Amino acid sequence: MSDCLFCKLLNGDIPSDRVYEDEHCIAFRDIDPKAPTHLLVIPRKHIASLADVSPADEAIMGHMVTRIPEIARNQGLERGFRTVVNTGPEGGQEVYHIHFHILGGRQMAALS
Ligand code: DGP
Repeated sequence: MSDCLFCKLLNGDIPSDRVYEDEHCIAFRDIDPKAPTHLLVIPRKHIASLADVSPADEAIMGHMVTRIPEIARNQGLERGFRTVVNTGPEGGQEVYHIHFHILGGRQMAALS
């Protein structure tokens, strides 16, 4: 998608601090971190949001989820981390290329 920020980041038009990449996904540091470690994991395939995931995306979604523990461990988050997927306007989603937030390095508050 030519007008998608994260597609531009994937193809190098926008710089990013990548901490992980493979054939299906990349992980990079969030530009506006909400925790000492704040990463985003995105698929190379453009999927707008979790609400747009289809059965055809099962392998990609499973792949990303199973990479998250390794990505977190490599960033020193052995004591735990929070994973967030904001979906749609009321979900607080700002960038419409699906992404997992990984937040860690401080104690997270319980969800209220
Ligand atoms: P969300 O609200 O869930 O759509 O989160 C979007 C996140 O993307 C937000 O935490 C800030 C981050 N972000 C926005 N633009 C850029 C960028 O150009 N580079 C990086 N690294 N992160 C970005």
